[in-house]
Amino acid sequence: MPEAAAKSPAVRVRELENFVDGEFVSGERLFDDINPADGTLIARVAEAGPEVVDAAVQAARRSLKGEWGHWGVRQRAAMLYKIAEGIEARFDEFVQAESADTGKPIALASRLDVPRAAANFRVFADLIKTASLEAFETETADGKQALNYAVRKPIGVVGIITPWNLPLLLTTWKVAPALACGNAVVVKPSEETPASATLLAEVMRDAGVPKGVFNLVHGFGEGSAGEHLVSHPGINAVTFTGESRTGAAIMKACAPGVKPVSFELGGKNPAIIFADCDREETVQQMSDAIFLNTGQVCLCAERVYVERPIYDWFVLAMKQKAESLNVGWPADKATNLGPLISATHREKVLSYFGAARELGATIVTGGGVPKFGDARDNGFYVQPTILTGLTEASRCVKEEIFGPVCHIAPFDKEEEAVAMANDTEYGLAASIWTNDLKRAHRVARRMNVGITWVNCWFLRDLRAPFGGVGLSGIGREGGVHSLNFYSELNNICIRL
Ligand code: NAD
Ligand code: 6OH
Repeated sequence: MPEAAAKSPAVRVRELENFVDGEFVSGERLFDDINPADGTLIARVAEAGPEVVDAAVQAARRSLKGEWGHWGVRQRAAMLYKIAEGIEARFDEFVQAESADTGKPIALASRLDVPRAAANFRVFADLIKTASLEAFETETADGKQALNYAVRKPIGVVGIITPWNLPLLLTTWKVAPALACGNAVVVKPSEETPASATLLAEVMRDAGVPKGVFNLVHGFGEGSAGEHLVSHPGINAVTFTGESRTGAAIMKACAPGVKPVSFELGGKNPAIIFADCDREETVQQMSDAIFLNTGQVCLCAERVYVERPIYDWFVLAMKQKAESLNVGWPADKATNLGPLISATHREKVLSYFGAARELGATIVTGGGVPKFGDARDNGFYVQPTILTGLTEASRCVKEEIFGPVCHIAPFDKEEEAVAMANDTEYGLAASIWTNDLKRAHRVARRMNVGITWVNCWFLRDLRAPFGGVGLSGIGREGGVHSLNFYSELNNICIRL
């Protein structure tokens, strides 16, 4: 990444540029990339205007007709392995970039985000090499035979729009299968977290990915690079992870061209905890399910339903657990929770704490902003928070908050827990905590979601279907589901 002079010649900050047709290029204007731990400036980012986005899409289109379009599966898979190695070779830079942009603990970025990015490339390299195709022997009316078989072709240029919570993990989750299937991509990372995608562009260049196959455009959504990209007639499909409302806007932009979309959207995920669960283990894992990444994971449990005999015990245990978490500097190895992503997002989260108070909730713990007495007071921290006593209809129980907070409510009957868990317009992930295998299976099947975890949370197998129902998404990614979205099947019928 080139160095560029900022406003004052005495202070130099990095400039993060767009990556188009194998070259880093500047943009229309610069915007600030802020470190949420202390509000300091990390870099200035070149916003891609319509011309840069158009150049990226055109470069991607050309690449499909060039060398890349002739690469076979083995060659593409080998390149994906090389990209994974390129990420690992710069592991610490990726960790630093991701932590500075998001405020997430270095320990978390090292254990989750960066290893998953490399894994995404390896898994889809392996999958594309071993993917099978459908074939049918068909009897014809005159007693002869025909053979039907489907072949996979790239869908073309894929627009990839990603959010700020797991920036590299979620971007590579889409780039890897798109490239495995032979497409070219134009990536628009979140304006809040542009750094790791810029490093990824360097890895692509250095690995020898042909020019134009991977393009990166920086900027915002509406009226900026995001909207320019999804409304560009030269893209063939859009894959998006982010808020449900943004998904609706993107769908609208894709409608005139009838472009396929794959959406991984928001959640208001339930956890159902039965009295027969492994109690200590459940508290331990629920702490991650509620607070990991400062609660900014789409899969986080914001609604926790606990069987009445252990309700009081559980609330107290979760309170003690929440109060034992270290909220601190991301670089400190002992830190469990960093800040929220931005001042704006903190306002939103705090507004839900305020609403909970007004509605008469009990704030079991947290509910405010920690005071540090140092530069972190300029950052966007909130306390890990547990609420009880709200009705199921209240805003805090219905709307996605996306912070380190949950509401805990008791239940008496399995039926009641299932009904409360499913009473939402979202449907991403549920978790069930019990040692009764039959009940686990019975309840899991009744969850109106795309992903149900039993006695675990965010345990991933990248071959498994991943996505949500209702406001939580359209389609599934993961394994063959990703291959199916990022390719077109051409069914060939031969009369024998
Ligand atoms: P967001 O929807 O605000 O932004 C996501 C991306 O969309 C950003 O890159 C943004 O610039 C872009 N964008 C915004 N408006 C656009 C438009 N009109 N056209 C094109 N692009 C546009 O989401 P966020 O705040 O970055 O992320 C948090 C949300 O993401 C939460 O709702 C969370 O649940 C969800 N999420 C879901 C999953 C999942 O797998 N289901 C994963 C991570 C995050
Ligand atoms: C949402 O914040 C987390 C999404 C996770 C994935 O998409 C994944 O593949 O693990």
